[in-house]
Amino acid sequence: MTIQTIATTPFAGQRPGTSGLRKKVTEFQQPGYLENFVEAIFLTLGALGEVQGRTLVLGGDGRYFNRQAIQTILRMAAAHGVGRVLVGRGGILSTPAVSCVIRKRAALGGIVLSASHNPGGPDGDFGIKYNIDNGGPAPEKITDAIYEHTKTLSSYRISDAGPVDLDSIGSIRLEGMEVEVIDSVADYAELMAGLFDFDAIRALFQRGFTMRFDGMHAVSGPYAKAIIEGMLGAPAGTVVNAEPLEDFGGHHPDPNPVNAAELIALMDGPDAPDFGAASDGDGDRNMIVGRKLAVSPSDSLAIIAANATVAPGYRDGIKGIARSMPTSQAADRVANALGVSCFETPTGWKYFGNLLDAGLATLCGEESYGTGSMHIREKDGVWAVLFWLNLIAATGKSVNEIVQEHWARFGRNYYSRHDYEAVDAGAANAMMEALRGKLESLAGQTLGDFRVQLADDFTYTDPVDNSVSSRQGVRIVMTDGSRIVLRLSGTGTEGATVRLYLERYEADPARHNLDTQQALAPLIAIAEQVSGLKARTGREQPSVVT
Ligand code: VG1
Ligand code: CO
Repeated sequence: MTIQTIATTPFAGQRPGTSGLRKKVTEFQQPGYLENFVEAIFLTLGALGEVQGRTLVLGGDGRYFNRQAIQTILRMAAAHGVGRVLVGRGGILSTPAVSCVIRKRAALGGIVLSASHNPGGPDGDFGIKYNIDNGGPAPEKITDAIYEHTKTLSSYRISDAGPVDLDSIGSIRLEGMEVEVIDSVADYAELMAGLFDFDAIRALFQRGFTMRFDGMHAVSGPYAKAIIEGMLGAPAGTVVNAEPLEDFGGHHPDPNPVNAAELIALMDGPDAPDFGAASDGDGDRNMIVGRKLAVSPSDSLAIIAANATVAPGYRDGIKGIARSMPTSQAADRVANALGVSCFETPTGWKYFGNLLDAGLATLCGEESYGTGSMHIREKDGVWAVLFWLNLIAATGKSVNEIVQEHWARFGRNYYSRHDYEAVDAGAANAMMEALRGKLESLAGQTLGDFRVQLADDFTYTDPVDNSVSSRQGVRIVMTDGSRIVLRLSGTGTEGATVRLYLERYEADPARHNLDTQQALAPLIAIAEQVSGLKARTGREQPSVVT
């Protein structure tokens, strides 16, 4: 075996987005493309003096190109003097499991291979991101350094060793490096057992409680099967679509009512089980469903926060809540009632890392079906599902009762997101620029039944390291707390995706069961009036409404 230095063309476009680098598989398959990004990771770590002899974690969601990418990364890691790489068996590790293993094994960091909720397969998407030693996504100063290297590097180092067997647990040597193939689920399952009351959940299933967990043929299937059916004794068949497939069975592994239509149909029908749940491609998102009720992710965060102490891992209460800016303010009301802080961060889990590390927040959430806590540094789909199971077991209440009672106590924040996908990037950018130009004049204006209290482009100053992230989304906040938020996606791989977020607060319990889109209709009209979104993008309707 020898180590080679191979010339490569710099790929100037390898700028990581909201969650690392996400591109079409065909782009990743260009000679040197994946290698360029991986080399940039190692150069960045090398410049920090951190690579030699250290341990890295490596795994992905099993999508097409996962195994091939793992073999390449292992050979490059060996060439850079990494001491040991822990790889999930078959190359499988969910994003939360990578975070868990990095922390538990005190690794230097990890490489996660996933394009999350984006479709997979030869014509689908692939992705790669680097997580640091706290188990969370690398902060901007590291992703910026990686990006700078991708623009200038002209060669990469790789071993010419053959492929490693990823399917048998145990250790193998590659050059001077150890490759340890680990059980994909074990460390993660042990962490969950320490946070939740597994005895109470087991007793719940013994009493005949019924559930469906839809793995969407993505990575969470093996975790849900091992924990929910295996450790918690739910009947076989509770977890469906449990086997990760390279193309996710041709589906879009995005747990929302549009893409998990089968689960929603079941929960709306006569044979609905007591509880439904789904997760995404890489296992970090979750959708919680009761009978005829899909719980809004923003509400789920608020409900988990209001009831945190039912779970043993949170028995002493929470220190604070953090939510991304577009996420509804339902959690703020809970934080207020509990007398703890609520932090508002830009979109993307990496912004929660410092707050969690500093012990300022215990729970975090995003409107995009992401919920999590200080137990790791990623959002965590199976964790959220287990939290709800623990809550149901502890209270004996149904999902519907829990949600209705929460609204009765705190009021309801009607909430929806409208996505305009794959629109012309020029038109989308022009729309955002025009909107930014208008913000100053909007303040104080009356729009329909609303008065604008604040209109700005969100800037976040991290309270721990004072780093500043600007241009994180235009928000128009009304005096009654209603909000319109517009931003461009940082994870799409085709053209631009415009996200329009809408929120309206309703205190009156007699008005807690309106149709969401109807409740938000006045704000939808104002958003169009102010942004000209439909005219500028040439779209009559959003591609997806959640
Ligand atoms: C989207 C979501 C964001 C989430 C990100 C990664 O980003 O809106 O809340 O953190 O996906 O989720 P964007 O930039 O497209 O709006 V995952 O499950 O894809 O890692
Ligand atoms: Co995901």
